[in-house]
Amino acid sequence: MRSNQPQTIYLSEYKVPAYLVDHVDLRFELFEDGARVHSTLSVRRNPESSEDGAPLELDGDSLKLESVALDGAGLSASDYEDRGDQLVIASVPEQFELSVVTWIEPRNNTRLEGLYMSSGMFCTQCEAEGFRCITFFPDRPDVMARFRTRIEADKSSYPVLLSNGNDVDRGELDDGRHFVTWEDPFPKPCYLFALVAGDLVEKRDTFRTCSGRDIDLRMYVEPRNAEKCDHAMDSLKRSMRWDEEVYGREYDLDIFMIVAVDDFNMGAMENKGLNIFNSSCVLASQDTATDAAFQRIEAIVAHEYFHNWSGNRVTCRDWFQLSLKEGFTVFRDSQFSADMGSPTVKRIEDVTLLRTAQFAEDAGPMAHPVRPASYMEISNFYTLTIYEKGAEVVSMIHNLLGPEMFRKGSDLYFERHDGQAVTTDDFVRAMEDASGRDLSQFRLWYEQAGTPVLNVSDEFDQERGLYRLTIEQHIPDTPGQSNKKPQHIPFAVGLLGSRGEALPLILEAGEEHAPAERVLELTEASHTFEFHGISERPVPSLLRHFSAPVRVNYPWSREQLLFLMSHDPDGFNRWDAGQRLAVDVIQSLVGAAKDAAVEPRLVTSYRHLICDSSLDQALVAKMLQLPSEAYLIELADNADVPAIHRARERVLKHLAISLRDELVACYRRNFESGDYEITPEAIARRSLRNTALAWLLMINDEEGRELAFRQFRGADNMTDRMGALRALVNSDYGEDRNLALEEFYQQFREDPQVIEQWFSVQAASERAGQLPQIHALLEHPAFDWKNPNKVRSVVGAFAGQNLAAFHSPDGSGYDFLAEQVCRLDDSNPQIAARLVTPLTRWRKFAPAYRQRMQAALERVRDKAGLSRDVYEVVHKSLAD
Ligand code: 0A1
Ligand code: ZN
Repeated sequence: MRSNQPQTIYLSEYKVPAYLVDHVDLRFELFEDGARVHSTLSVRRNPESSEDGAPLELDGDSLKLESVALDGAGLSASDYEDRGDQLVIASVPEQFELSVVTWIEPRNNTRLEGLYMSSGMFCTQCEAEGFRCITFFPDRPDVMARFRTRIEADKSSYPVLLSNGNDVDRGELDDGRHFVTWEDPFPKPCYLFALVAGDLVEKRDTFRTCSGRDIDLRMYVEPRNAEKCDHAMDSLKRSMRWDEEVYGREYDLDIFMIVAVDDFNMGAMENKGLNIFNSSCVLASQDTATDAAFQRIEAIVAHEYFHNWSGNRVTCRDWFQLSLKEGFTVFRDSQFSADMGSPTVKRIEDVTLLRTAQFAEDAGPMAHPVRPASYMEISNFYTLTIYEKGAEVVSMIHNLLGPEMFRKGSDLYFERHDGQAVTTDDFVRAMEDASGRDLSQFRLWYEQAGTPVLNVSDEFDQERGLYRLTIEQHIPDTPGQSNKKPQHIPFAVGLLGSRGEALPLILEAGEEHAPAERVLELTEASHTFEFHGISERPVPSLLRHFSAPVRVNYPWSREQLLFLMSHDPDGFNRWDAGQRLAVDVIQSLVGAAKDAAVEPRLVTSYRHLICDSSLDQALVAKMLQLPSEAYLIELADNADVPAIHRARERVLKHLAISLRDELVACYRRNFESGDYEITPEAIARRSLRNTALAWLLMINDEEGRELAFRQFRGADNMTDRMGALRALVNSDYGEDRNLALEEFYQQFREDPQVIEQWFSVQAASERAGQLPQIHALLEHPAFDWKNPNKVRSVVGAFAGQNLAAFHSPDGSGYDFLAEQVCRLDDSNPQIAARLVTPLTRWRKFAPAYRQRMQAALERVRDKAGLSRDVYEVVHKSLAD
């Protein structure tokens, strides 16, 4: 059993491994009641280790040891020590073969780490430390070995047997069993090992690489999903081409496989040559997946594929370096998605996630640097900070170096470190060496946690024609870190004249051909920049494209924000000005009298957005989305969630009432009967008409209600069907809601991915997701506690999206979550630890809420036999 006595692991204590493994020979005998794993390791002492004569220590977890042999000679129990979480052999030669046989029980593996069963198939998840649940091994990424894997199983139940690399042998065995042997020529850490055995259909395609090699592409899915593979396959081919063109990266094996499994803790996994995906992140058809799902799938397929270079060929030395592969790969998949669709919209989506969720993490009890200095349970560090902030850090390097130098840097990084396990520092050094730039201060982005705050002020000197911008930075304290140093921040700016014209940014008097946008480099606690030749007070456009992951404070007037909304040449900042205006309006109504007026200019500007069809409709679709409750909470101190919820709803309803006719016209204008396409234009049209519908139903509009039902029943795609369902569920008409939910369920009851959406549309809705209804969903026959997607779609959606219900003043939402976390902690601690996150933010809320959240957390803390995963999160969030 794994130890529940959590220990902290420190980066500063990193030591090279005492032993290396050059080759691993695995034989899996798969049976209904368990699996026998025969492993033979070719081990040698690491010449770089100073630990002479160190014992051999192999990690293990939940393994039943059957036998150990060294160089072919069986060892007796006195020759080794089985500590449960480690197999230790006190004395070993310089070089030897170690053979170990273990017995494991995949059917009872509810943690979904190591080898487990999902809908009748065997599959694995080894990152970060799952391989030790399969066999004893030095389970750390700087031990890289060549793997040969033979899988044996019953042929009729498990006709498909897969592992990493190329299949080199296959044949029949007695008793209706068969085997396949796979060999992976590339040395890899064990976290990239994968195995799949099941009764799956195969979808095939091919890809010709830039050097003319033909790669076999294969997807393996359950037979009922055979028609949902095309989008992922097309996304894969686009990713392969893009990585060749943009990064010069060619695929290296002759075969690339993707498998879809229903039970999976995360989104997907980049195992070498054999990516395993959560079904919800790979399967799609027009009838069952929304536009957002199509886009997510394309991005995740790309992400996992891109890991083949950023992660697999060049991997992490230790788990503190996780962002080396994740930050860089998220940056790469964002670039890819931007190239495939609308770059501005993609940027808006990324920044929305970053500002809503990563900033909250950075301000909360689990805040940690992009390269953490310590952890208890590494699974807790697959965070928005590692992924999204890590990607922003790479993006800033890209901004500072420019695309050409950045490409030289990435070429150097891949060439220099191919086949190695390296650090974030090695990545930065490659960028420095290729570009000649000094990034020493920039490295603080990897070391200091917390979101930098930039306070911007300005002065206009009419007489001298000078405009002065002063930017002060400070980085808030985070657990274990205070008095931080100023960071190196690329700060993109522009200045607008009174007619909306972009002014030249002249930093040296007399400078000719000055650009209209500059990336200012902030390195000090305070910086002042002077712009010459300015004849009237300009409106500053700050942090264009969100050039750094920071908070910007500047005393914009509503007038200036309205001006930027319609004039800023940077689409991202146009959107951002609209968000700031809406935030300001909503905040001013929190706790205000019921009849307090809603800013009339907000209505005017939204009317303009809805009616002017010459505007970029994809951007308009984004601009019409009011800031989310989660974002408003993130911006607040002592948040009173019901009050924020009421203020936001008040603004929404006011906009809907004021713009009722325009919304109906917008709906009709954007209604189309042509073929379903997934282009930015078509996505924008669907988004606009579904926003119009949602708003009309918020005010119980009779015509809106008819349109919603017609769309719900007549839709030829899930975006429209779900848009109408969501609008009906959130309306005040209880009967409509029940009717639509029931019709939807009957139509899609056989499809688990759609039923997950059906669960979450209810759990996330104030009107359909009060606690008694949530309890009913948990009792529903389609609900399954063992399936992480189902748990996320009910419990996660309730606590993460149905904020007014979760923060109900009597604390019942908190008690509910605490109870579900305790229940899950025994079966799946990774999921339990993720689910508890909303409670950990207790310091954000008004005192009455805070106390109840704290009490709920304490109940989780006091649960007997708490997992290391939940222990770490709960203890850190209760600490002072
Ligand atoms: N490396 C994967 C994410 C992943 C991480 C951990 C997992 O199990 C604990 C599973 C997947 C990625 O970035 O896609
Ligand atoms: Zn990843």
